[in-house]
Parts: sequence; structure tokens; C-alpha cells
Amino acid sequence: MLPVCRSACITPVSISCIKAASIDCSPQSMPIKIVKFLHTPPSMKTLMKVMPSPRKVCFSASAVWIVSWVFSSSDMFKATAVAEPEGFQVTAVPTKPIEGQKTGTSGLRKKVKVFQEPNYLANWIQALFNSLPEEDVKGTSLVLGGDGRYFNKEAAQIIMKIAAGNGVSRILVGREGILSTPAVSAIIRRRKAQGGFIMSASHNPGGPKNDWGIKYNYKSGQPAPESITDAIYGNTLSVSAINMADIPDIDLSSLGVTTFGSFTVEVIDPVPDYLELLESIFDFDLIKSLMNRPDFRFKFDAMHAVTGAYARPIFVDALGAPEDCIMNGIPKEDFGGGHPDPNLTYAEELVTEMFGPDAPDFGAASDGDGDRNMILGNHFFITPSDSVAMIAANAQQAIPYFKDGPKGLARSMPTSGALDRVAAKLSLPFFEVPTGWKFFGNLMDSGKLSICGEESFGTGSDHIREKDGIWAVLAWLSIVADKNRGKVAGDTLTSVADIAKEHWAKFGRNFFSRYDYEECESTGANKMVEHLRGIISSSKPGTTYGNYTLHLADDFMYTDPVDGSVATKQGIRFIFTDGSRIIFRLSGTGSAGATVRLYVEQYEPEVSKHGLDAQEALKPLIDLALSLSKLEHFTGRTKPTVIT
Ligand code: VG1
Ligand code: CO
Repeated sequence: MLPVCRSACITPVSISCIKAASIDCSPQSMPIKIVKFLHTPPSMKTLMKVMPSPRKVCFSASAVWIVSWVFSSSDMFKATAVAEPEGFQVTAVPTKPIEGQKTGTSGLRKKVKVFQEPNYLANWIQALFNSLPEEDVKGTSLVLGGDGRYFNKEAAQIIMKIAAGNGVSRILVGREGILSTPAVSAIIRRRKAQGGFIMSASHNPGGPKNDWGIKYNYKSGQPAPESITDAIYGNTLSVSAINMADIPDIDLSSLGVTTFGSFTVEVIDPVPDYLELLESIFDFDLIKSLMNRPDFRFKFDAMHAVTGAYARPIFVDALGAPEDCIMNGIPKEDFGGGHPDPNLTYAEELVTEMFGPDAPDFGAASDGDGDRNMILGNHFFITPSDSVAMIAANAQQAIPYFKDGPKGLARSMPTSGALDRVAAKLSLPFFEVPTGWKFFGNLMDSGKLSICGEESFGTGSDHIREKDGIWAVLAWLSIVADKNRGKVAGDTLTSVADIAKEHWAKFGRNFFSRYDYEECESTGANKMVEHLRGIISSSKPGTTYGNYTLHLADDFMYTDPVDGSVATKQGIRFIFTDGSRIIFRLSGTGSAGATVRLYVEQYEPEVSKHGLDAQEALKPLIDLALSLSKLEHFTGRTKPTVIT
């Protein structure tokens, strides 16, 4: 006969029960679940590490997990914890904390092979559930999707089992695990889910040798704020057991509902919720009228990433664009070997076409998870900083969602000041936040912000709580269509370039460029940052650097006007008296080494100079940035990997 100890929850007292192997903690009238230890009886310290904390095993009355320890008479104890919510069992799988699971600018990103290490993903997911209040987990619905990259299919099964094991009652998952980041945000909001997971490393390359990533979005569809991501990280350092539901893998290839007692998985079509939202924002007939013009040609490059699943239903079926407008439209696990980052370097195929002979009139691309966008005209590049300013300036006129005008505008700190000028002209509230979309969420939730953007090809609005690649393309198509309203055959088309030049003439031009030095050696990059911090601490306003006089040098700090939270060390800024800026940041989305980002900006009111090439206009400032930072000395790099 085995000695048995029963208890409603695991506490040090009940653990000592095990040691004494004699006390029978009353099971009351609840169902009995069993935890067996069949290895050598663990020490109290080890046991505390291995066993879930009481909070994790004692749920609400309906699902209280009465835990029993059954001892074998030999010195071998079995190591499985089992619980039974309605319809399936849950096993508390012992685990140990794993170092380095801190999220960056946007979720946790590592090489695929790191995520494939035992319990790497499972630990983080369990740590997340351990961080959330019970009402955000127990009995809730969560959305799950991703960009189709390698490892998503395995990851989806792991996430669903741990969600069920922690008491989530419903998962809405995209067919084949596909949902773009903006679609996840839209579905969380529309279906009133408590949050969602996005399986994506966004613009980072995919495949077995490349990157994987996971992002958690909260109930208004926004990327988890730092208060949550910090708590998750804290829990990754102490996680000791993973609550894993004992359910089979779920078939994600066809739409439908699978139920295991109290847990349901619904496989949904990735498109309709998102498309219906876009239809409620834009005038689709207006965009169709542009698509139908014989003198307008449109191209969209899905970069073999997630927008491949959305491009045809939206651009071709709903907006009447021709079938062949879509490039690289089939999502692939490795993005066809490419780097799914819509910029002038990585969207090379589209760029070549848009700057080649007989170029189309409008070109656009989106990234791995569909939240970024690049907008091109015929031989013309719209910088993302200009894009958000131009969308904001034209939104009320061209986009029904903004018929009463935007409530407020915002940009990330390194994004150029073009948007500031629009906000001033339209007398709108304006905000400057740190890099990362999560910083826009509170402003939108509190009704202070409608349109915002980042220089990193991110543009969006408060229709959801993520940046939105296809939204930005439709915004630009709406603006072009609006500028060409009433034109008849034979009239000249107002082009993307015309719209940009008209904007510059009205507001002035903010020349802007970003230099990325990808995967530098971390030590050198960190030393460069230290060197720059040294300069800012000793710098004095009024110091001259060539033609520039310093107005301010600091490390950007932000206090959220809604909840008062403070973010420090968000980028080193040198702001000059003429408004020119030099900014340095280290990327928070890479998976190897350090990526240095250098941002430069200079305002030019003079129309005759608006036609200058940005690199030419910014050359003195770029040279100053390189010499101030001693970038080559610290990183060994003589030229950037990517220039925007
Ligand atoms: C980059 C961009 C930032 C963006 C982030 C996530 O971050 O600079 O503006 O919000 O990527 O975008 P960092 O820390 O590498 O500079 V995405 O499309 O990866 O979700
Ligand atoms: Co992205």
C-alpha cells in the first residue's frame, strides 16, 4: 500500500507531508488528480523548484485541481502531475528557467534552433500565463496566428496545449496558422478576445537556419506593454512547471471547431474579419475607380510572406486589380530565401520594376507579418516618415473613416518631423513616443490619437492597435484616387510623385535617411554607445559642429501621458538649432550581434531644393554623425548594410 497525501493545493506544508509520508490532507469532496514522483525523493529545495506554485495549480472552484502525491515504496518516484479540467487531463511538466528570454522592441526573437531547444518556447508561454491575472486567462478566448514561417506549425500546437493547460477556454486560430499581425489585432478587437499570439519574427528572415519569434497582444489588440513584458521576463527566471493539456495535435488545415470538454479550437479564415474592417474604413468604390483606369498600373509585392494570403482577396477580388498585380504572392516557410523587409534593399524585385523602363504607377510591399509597408511611385520612393505625414494631411478628404478629421497624430522619436508640421497646420494634438508600436496603444485607447507612424516602414491608425501594411497601401490608393476624382480619359493622372511634391511645397521637406549596420559585434557597438553617452553628458548647447550649432543632446526618455509609465534610454539624440537631428539606437529586434541604427534629418523649406537627392542633401550631417560616433573605429564598418 502506497502512502498517500492529498491536498487542495501544493504548499510547503503539504510538501513536508510528502516527506513525512504520513499525513492525510483531507481531499474534501473534489475530484482527485495525481502527481506521482517516481524518481529519488527530491530535496525540499528541488521540490519547490519542480512543483508548480499554488497559484498555478489551484484554480477557481469549478476547476480546482486536488493534488495527490503517490509514493512508490521503492526509491523511484514518478514525475508527472496530472489534472483534469472537464474533458482532458493536464500534466505539470517540470522545467527549469532558461536565460535570455527578454523581449525586445517587438516580442521574443531568436534563431529557430534556439526555439527548438527543449521547453524554450513552452517556458516563455507558461511564464506569460503566470504573469497574467487569472481573469485574463481562465475561461477566456485567445487569437493565434502567424506569418507562415518555419516552426510555426509546431509552435501553434505547443501554444494551444499550454493555453488549454492553463484554463483558456477558446482559441481562434488562422487556417494553417496564418494570420497577419494587423489581422490578429483586428480579430482580438472584433471578437472581444482577451489577447492573442503572433508567431513571427516580422521582417527577419525565416527558415531552419534563420529567425523565429513570438509576440503577445493584449485585449485591445495592442502589443503587450512593458509592464506585461517585464513581468513575463521575471517569470521566465523562475518558471518551474509547464501546464500542458493532454490533447492531440489539432488539424489546422481546414475551417471548423474542435472541442475537448471545456476547451475549444476554432480554425478561422484569415481574411474576412480583416477585409470587412478595411471595407468599413475606406471607400472601396473610389479605389476601384482608380484600379479600373487604363492609365493606372498597380503592383504589390507580398515578399512570399503573410500578405500573400490577403493580397488576392483584397486587391484582386474586392478592388478589381488585375491578377498579375501580385508579386511573390505565395507565403513560404523561408520567404523564398529572401529577407521579408519592404525597403529599397530587400524588396529589390519590386524596386527594380518601379525604377525600370515602363514602370507601373504605384508599387507597394509588405513585410513578413504584414504590418510594414513601402510605398513607391513611378521612379519615386515615399519615405515612411513622409508617408505618415502625407496620409495624415489627406486623410479627412480621402478616407471615410477620418471624415471628422483625425483626433491626434504621433510618431516614434527617430521618425522625421514631417508629421509635426501637419499636426501644427491642422491644430491637432501631437505625440512623440519611443520606437515600437506598443507606445501608441495607450494614446489610441484614450482617444488622443488617430494616425501614427514610424520611419521603419510602419504606418497605421486607431482602427486596430498595430501598424498595418495593407491599410497603408489602401490609404495611399485612396489619396491617389481622390486626387484624380472626376478626371476623364486623356486627362493626366496625378501621380504619387505629384502628391509628394505638392505636400513638400506646402509644408517644406524633411530630408531623412536611416543607415543600418546589421549584425555588428556587440562589444564594439556597446562601446560606441558608451562613447556617445560620454559626449552627451559633457556637451553644451551652443557648441558648434561645422555648420551646425547644438541645441540639445540627450538619451531620449518618455513618460506615457496616460499611465505615467517611464521609458528611458530610448535613443541618443543630437538636435541642432536649425532643427536638424542625428540619432543613434541599437536595434531591439535582431537575433544575432548588434544592429546599429543611425538616423539623420534636416528640414528644407526652400522649394527649389526639394528635388535634391536625400543622400546628397544629408551628406554633411551624415559625415558629422560618423565622425562624432567614431562608428568605423568601434564597429569596423565602412558602410551600412541598408540605407533607407
Ligand atoms: C524595428 C523598428 C521599429 C519597429 C520594430 C518592429 O525595431 O525600428 O520601429 O517598431 O522593428 O517592427 P528595432 O528595435 O530593430 O529598431 V516589426 O515589423 O519587426 O514587428
Ligand atoms: Co512586421
